[in-house]
Amino acid sequence: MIVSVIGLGYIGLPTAAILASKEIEVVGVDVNQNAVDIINKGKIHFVEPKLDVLVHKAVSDNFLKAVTEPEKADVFMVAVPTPFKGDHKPDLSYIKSAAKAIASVLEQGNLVILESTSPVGATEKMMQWMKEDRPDLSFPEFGNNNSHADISVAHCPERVLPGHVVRELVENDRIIGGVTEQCAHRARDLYKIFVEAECLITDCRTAELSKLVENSFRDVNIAFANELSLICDKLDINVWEMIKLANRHPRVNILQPGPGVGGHCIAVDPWFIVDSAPEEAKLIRTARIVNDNKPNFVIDKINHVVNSIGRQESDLTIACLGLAFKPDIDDLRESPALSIAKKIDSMQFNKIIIVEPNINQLPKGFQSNTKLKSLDNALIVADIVVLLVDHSPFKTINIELLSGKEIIDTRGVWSL
Ligand code: SAJ
Repeated sequence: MIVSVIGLGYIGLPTAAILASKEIEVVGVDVNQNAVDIINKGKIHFVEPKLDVLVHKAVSDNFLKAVTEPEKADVFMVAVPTPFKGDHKPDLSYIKSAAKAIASVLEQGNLVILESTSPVGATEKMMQWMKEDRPDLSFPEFGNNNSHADISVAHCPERVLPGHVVRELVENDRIIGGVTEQCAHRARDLYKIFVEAECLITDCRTAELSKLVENSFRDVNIAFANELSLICDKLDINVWEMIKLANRHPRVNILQPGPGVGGHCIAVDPWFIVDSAPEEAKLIRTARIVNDNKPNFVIDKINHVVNSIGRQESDLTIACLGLAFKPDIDDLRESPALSIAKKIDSMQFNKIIIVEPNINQLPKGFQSNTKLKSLDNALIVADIVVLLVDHSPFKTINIELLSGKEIIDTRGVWSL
């Protein structure tokens, strides 16, 4: 059996490598030539613990290779981005390109699985795009379990946590949503090769919504914590202490407030539900708005601190600790820390120091007086320190190094 994984990013590459570790022949496909070259050298192009070892072994054992154009295979797994457009409407263009590319090499008996988190109906759209290009092949019909088609199609949403992908790929239960039951069973047989947990069968629409709901559940709960942080700020109460105490109730489990919600999943997926049911998804939409407003609150705090010390911005050096969307990764997508740093960049500070231990250079768009520096340097020269990401090295600093500085700790790690 040959499995082709389309999209060798945060989900596709670990999935390809784990299948290859089970001695399945895997061909990874990515339009990014640079990523393909790096993978073929047995290396990885982003930070994810334990993935480098897995990819290195898979490539050296000849079970994994990367290419830029799809080749014939038995199974195609699509793990491409599903961002939203400016109006929060889902952008399925990457799925469409993948479907068209697969269609050109599709053969009778193939199984096509959509792993990308997608709005309800996307799996059937992907199938439609393949169907348009391949009228010679028959495709399944949603819910018609008696039909026998040349191609099987399913949606098996990824649900692994960045930073723990290698373990969670194996240990998390999987939802397997078929266009028909037969499609779901075929997909389950594939996942059973590497998933040690349960593979739960349903239809593709239910699988699509359940994935969106998982991330919306988390978004709504983080919004609750973020709203509490605004309330506590107004009432001059330490929100982290208050949450710790409230969580001692046996049925209360409040999440942690922060500078906002980032990443390509939780900050995006709830909008797909809002787009499908705008009148009904009131709470889900409000949670998005609450979380998206948190960076503005942090900027207000910075302005307040500047005013309270009675000095001009142009006389001050400010340090931003962290740019990633969460701790100990290099992923800056939809990062609230990045958006706050960009806002600070447009203010009039004398110097702006960014500390992000997981990247080697600043992303584009920063001005020349904004520099990427070490933590040690930042702690020596900064007048104001804004902690934006709870990266491990920030948690263990000697608190005395912060004395005499203005501190804005958006993650509550220093318990000041
Ligand atoms: N965050 C908080 N407070 C918290 C928890 C998280 O502010 O208490 C913030 C983080 O700092 C980050 C954002 O939320 O900015 C999202 O981080 P996360 O760790 O909650 O989740 P992701 O985006 O890394 O991964 C999520 C996971 N979904 C759920 O936990 C329901 C993961 O299992 C999914 O596979 C992933 O989305 C995805 O790819 O959809």
